[in-house]
Amino acid sequence: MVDARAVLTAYSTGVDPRSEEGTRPLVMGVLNVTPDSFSDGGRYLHPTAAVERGMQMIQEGADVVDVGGESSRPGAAPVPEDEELRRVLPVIGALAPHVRVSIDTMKPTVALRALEAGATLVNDISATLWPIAARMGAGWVAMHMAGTPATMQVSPHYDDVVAEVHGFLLDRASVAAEAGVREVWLDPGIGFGKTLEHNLDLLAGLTELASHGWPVLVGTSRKSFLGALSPERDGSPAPVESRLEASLATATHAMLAGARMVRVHDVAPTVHAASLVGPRSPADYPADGGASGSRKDAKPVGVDR
Ligand code: HH2
Repeated sequence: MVDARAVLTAYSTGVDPRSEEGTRPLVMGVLNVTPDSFSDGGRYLHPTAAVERGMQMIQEGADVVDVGGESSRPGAAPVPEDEELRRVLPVIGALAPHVRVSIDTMKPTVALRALEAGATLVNDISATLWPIAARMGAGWVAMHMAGTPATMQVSPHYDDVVAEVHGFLLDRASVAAEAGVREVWLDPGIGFGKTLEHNLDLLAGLTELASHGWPVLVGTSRKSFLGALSPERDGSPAPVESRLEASLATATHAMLAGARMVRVHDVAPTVHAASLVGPRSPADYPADGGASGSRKDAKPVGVDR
């Protein structure tokens, strides 16, 4: 098997990621240094706990550790810049010598300072920070979000969610590449201003997104649409701690559909799944992107991340 880290090194030295193929899909481990993230909030707020968790994820095979200091769960309150910096910088400084680190932020100054502290990838849920990635020679993830975390789940509406999200991402990728960003990832933003049906349509459309040649990142891990998809015996949605199987199933679907990286809380089992998926490239899959799997007829069960 090709060493995934070698590919990442190639990325950060400027190799066009669109030409990359032949490794297992990459696994990005989620590390939220926050009191209020929807899944791991409060567990890694202390820098020592966060660094320990990061090192554990490295041992479990994470290719990237995604450090965030502000929750983006629906309705989350914004965090002041100095507080976000205080949370993430020591953790990034400690982990960056050992693994590729991404910074999950919407704030330009936080992105900049994180890159100076050793991060090499900006995980940008606002899809606006490409000028900083260009200036610093870093990679950039463009994620689609409808609105802001405060409002995004109020009443999301699209005429054609797949066309609109893909169109937005491809447009941003071109602008960023034009501005000099040499590593651009596209992420449909599962749960960010999307109903359950929107999320399923976007997952069904992943092969189409990957077919454009930009590497695709997908994050479904533990999100609440999975709770609705895998209800408890009494019909209530599975709680966050009971979403491992659905997280693995959707991550595996994403990898088989051509996603080159998945963003997850449960690193070890996802690395295992990625190894089973093995080397893939979007060219291995039919051009219709599994369109027959469209969920246009699916019954919406609520507005939810
Ligand atoms: N999802 C979350 C945060 N950042 N970044 C990308 N690129 N893609 C995602 O799907 C994504 C993301 C939300 O998950 P989490 O970080 O676990 O929760 P919270 O926002 O509550 O901190």
